[in-house]
Amino acid sequence: MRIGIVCYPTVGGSGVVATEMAQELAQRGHEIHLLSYDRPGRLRRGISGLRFHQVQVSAYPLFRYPPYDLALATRMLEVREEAKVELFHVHYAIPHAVSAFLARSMCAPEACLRFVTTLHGTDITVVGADRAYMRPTRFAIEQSDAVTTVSQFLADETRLVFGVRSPLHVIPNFVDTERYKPGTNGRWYQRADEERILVHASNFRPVKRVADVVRAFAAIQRQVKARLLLVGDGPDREHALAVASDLGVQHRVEHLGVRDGIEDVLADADLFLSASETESFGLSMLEAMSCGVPCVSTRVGGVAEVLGDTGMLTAFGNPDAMAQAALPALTDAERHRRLSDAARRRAVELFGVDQVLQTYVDLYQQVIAQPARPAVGGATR
Ligand code: GMT
Repeated sequence: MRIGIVCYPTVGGSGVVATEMAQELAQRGHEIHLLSYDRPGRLRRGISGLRFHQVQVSAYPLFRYPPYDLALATRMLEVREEAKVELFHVHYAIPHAVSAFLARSMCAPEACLRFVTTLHGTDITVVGADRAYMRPTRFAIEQSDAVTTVSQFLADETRLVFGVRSPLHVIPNFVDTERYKPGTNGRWYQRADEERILVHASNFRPVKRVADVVRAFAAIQRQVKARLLLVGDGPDREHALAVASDLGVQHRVEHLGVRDGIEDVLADADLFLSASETESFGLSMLEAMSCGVPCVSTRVGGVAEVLGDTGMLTAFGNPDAMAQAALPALTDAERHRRLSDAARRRAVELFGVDQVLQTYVDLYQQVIAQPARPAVGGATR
């Protein structure tokens, strides 16, 4: 198949999922065209069958907000015409689904443009519920040829918040279980004797509550000698590090910044901590599970669908409860081994890349086979 994939290039989970999907599909013989305003961080070079198309946005002095959605719609039309793309898969509804709808509306009536929209989370739970974005987003979701959500929680939320009535396919995120696999401790990080390594990875946005991760860690650190590795970056980094100083654990907290992949860090970790206020899926927790790292997370969104009974869930906004949930797994080796094995097994059995990608490919085939929705125009050039 010839598929166009649209995503954000930043460290957020939707961009990671879309980029990994583009690479995996290309490696399976599909022709993939990846569109974004920048080269995504996870995009490797030299994958045959995969082309990156940068969307250029002109910044005229008149524009306080350059209209990216228009530039993207135009680029989608161009790529469709040049490469005979059969279907676009847009990740994150805002504004990608709206641009896809616009591109389809500009097509000549006989040159239909089909698109699948994948909802990832904040496009529905946070940003989408904003009045300014709600109506066009709902409209574009309903105009999509198929819509997927990364968890049942997000499908329910999409119906609740947006009142969407069209079918929603729940297709979970995936992990490369060969790349993210249990490693030998000490390959990447030389830990001190008896030290436990805890990891948190995210885009450090307010919704991630990184300061609560630090608070939970400080409580753990009072009982067990431990170190916290913070991977990623974003607006709450300074606040989280300031909380570490206030609690006197700054020398035990290391900020590693943004990395291409975190398999090496995870392979050395004992536990993953997440304190998010909402999390439709929790991709970095799946990556941790695949490395055999048990997770302690707030009981929010779709996290329970990912972790099953392989991790510990606690109430949101209660770092002490997170610490209490974490301590048994850090102090009882047998318990840790059981959780670690269960986490790895669950990642392999439910979220392996082959299995999840096949579900997407089946959906693409279904969409291509169904009658096209009409274009409006004919004004393609
Ligand atoms: O807000 C973010 O965390 C970024 C966002 C994104 O779309 O880039 O992440 C969402 O999509 C990820 C991939 O599907 C999910 O793993 C995250 O749970 C989800 N984030 C939230 O729901 C907060």
